[in-house]
Amino acid sequence: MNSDWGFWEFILFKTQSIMKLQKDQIADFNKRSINYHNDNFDFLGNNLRKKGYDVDQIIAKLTDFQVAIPSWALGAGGTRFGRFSYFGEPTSLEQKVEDVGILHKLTQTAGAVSLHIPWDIPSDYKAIKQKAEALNINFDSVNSNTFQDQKKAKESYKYGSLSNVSKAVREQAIQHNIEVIHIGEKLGSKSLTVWLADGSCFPGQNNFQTAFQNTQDSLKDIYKMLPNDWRMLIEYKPYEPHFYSTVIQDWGTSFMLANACGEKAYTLVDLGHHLPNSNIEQIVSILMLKGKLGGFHFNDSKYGDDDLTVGSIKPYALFLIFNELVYGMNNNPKNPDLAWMIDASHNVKDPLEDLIQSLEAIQEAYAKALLVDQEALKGAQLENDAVKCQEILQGAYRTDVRPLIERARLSAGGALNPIDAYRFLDVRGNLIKERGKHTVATGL
Ligand code: PSV
Ligand code: MN
Repeated sequence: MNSDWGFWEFILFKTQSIMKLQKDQIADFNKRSINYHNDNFDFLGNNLRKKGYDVDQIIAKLTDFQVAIPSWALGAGGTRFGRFSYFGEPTSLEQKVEDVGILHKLTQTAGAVSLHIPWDIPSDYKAIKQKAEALNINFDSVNSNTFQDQKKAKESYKYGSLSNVSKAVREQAIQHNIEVIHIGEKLGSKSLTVWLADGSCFPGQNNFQTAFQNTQDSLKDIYKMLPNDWRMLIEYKPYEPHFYSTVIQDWGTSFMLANACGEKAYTLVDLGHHLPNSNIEQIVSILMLKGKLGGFHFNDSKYGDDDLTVGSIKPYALFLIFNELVYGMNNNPKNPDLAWMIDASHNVKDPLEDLIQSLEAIQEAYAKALLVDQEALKGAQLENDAVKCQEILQGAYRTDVRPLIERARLSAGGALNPIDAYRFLDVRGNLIKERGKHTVATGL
């Protein structure tokens, strides 16, 4: 307990309703560690300024950087074997938006939600928009789902959707994507994300060329219905759920399809959708050079998984990716602003705590990438000085940038330490009280 607080103040503070998590509750909690933060920030800020960095500009960039939360990551998930509820999970779209609101209040970096249709079809558009607006949450990219059969659907996606050999199945999947666009339009979304599970489990099962051609034709049909100010984001994945071939298996395939559709279609990179040891930073870099990187899904993985907390396994790789993203944002004006999203959810952690950790890791990698001296790096590259290049990159990587992130959050009204605040305010306990224990959210 904060030693400056009286006992009754402390009790009153703890028992205020968490759903109405107020700015002043967070501000009061911040008082506990503000002196510690100020000391650390002053030390780092002064050092950086001496080296010529514009600290205020870095903080402004961190404050602006917003990452969408996928509606399906708010419950425990991430495995096809069994799901163990974390209790108090959101069971409606309203509750999912409320959870994102909690994340945003604490971190000030989660200002958007990404919906998955049909899991998240609003029953009352006006009401959900009002709720989101009150919580400062935007509706990010809408995701279609043609990897599961829907209730009362005429056709089955067992053997694929947009690539299926049956025209009737392809047509149903196309119509679904168009319906998702219409739903997104009503919410103010500006992009459609297409991830296909289509593929084959056995050699010879599919004709690769037919599957690709069908997919391309189907995507073009969807693209025709895309509003002018929208984008279509095409995701790739090398395997799973199919284990022999995936129709959109890699960035090259996605890039070809995006080019075939037109200028509003882009490739989406999901960090976990690469074979082990792929050089993701190089993929990101070249896609930005070509102006075709449209979206980004953050997660981490050790083997072939795609659901672990961002930065929990390979934080240096994440930093190198951000280094290319920052370079691209500065040097490739043809590439549009990216749709950033976390795409991870697992069984072991409280999903909201997991997302807070992911948001922190993203901010950390971004802040470190902002410290890379691009001019000096260019000079060292021109001199083929590999040692100097490494010193520059690792010098930035080794800087403890947490005081900068804290300052960015603090100036936006967030928590200095969101995990501590979340636990201190007993957010999960209050959600369980409100929603009950045995609730299960839709998700993967
Ligand atoms: C499946 O791998 C996946 O995680 C993709 O990354 C999609 O973005 C997500 O599901 C939602 O469909
Ligand atoms: Mn994804």
